[in-house]
Amino acid sequence: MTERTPDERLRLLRRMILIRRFEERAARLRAKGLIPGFLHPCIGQEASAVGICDALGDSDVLTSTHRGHGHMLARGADPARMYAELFARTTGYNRGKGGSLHMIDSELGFLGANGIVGGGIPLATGAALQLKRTGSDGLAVSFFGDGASNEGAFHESLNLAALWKLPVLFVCENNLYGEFTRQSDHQLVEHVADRADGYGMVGVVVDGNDVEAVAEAAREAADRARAGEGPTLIETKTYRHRGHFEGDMAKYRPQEEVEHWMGRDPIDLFVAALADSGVGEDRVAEVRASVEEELDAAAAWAEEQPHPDPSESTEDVFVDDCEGAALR
Ligand SMILES: Cc1ncc(C[n+]2csc(CCOP(=O)(O)OP(=O)(O)O)c2C)c(N)n1
Ligand SMILES: [Mg+2]
Repeated sequence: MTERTPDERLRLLRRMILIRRFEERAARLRAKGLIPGFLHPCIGQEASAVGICDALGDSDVLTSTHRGHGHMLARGADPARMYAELFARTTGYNRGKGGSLHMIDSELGFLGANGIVGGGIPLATGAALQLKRTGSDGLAVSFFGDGASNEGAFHESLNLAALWKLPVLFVCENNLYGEFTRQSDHQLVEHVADRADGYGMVGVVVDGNDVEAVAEAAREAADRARAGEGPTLIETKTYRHRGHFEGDMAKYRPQEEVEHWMGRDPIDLFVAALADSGVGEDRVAEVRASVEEELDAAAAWAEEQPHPDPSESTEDVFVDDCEGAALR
């Protein structure tokens, strides 16, 4: 296990709290009418995003999902520009025209959230092929869910990536549900990682609510990928605290199951682990306060940003020019 200093561990904690508080605030602001469109919070799944991204370097790239805020923040994106995008403002990551489902920061190698379930998996595989061909030491990460592991794109991508020994980490965040359908009702395997066997690659199951365990699994997989030993399928077992999207009351989940996972909150678990190793509550309180300060400033800045002018509505977006059909 990688030995981390207290400061390094507090940085991991800060990232998780940043994601949690960013999304709690976004949910409130959406309820107030500031955010148009869907919002799929990853609250409860923060350790998976932060643990995986901890193993990455500057030349690495990532693809994400419809539940992508955590991945993007874990990679180091600017929460102010993310809020601006959610509020549909010109200074947002996509000039206010993409919203939650299409946020992208190519400078960070963050190749985008994706509204198409499983859509990021072949994109990451292609990016890994490019990295390998150009002799880069970078690797590609694809985050996706248990539901996405039933898509054809998942199977085709894993097959090719294994065959060509591409530097990819396929990260399945198994939160036990695809939309409103339990995992046991959409696939017979309990562990998605078992599917790795069918493609001749390493499959790893990890406690997705233990940030340091995820980071360790990611580091081992990254080492293999950088050594030319090909891809790994990492399954992070986790749970979303809220509904599939904001507005879904998630009544389809058994109460005992919800309570079990609420008792395994990744942030609480890590705070307890820090306390056991002598990191005092005062340090954690400082982290919490600094996150609030950052998010206060981020949201206030974003609210003051302008909306795009209606005359620019067809700029920066894909427009099917077929006699203006897409515009009507
Ligand atoms: C190709 C495609 N099929 C269906 C949908 C509708 N849809 C959106 S999210 C989702 C569930 C995805 O489940 P999972 O991959 O487990 O991700 P999670 O939402 O649990 O993070 C579905 C079916 C879609 N967006 N794209
Ligand atoms: Mg799921």
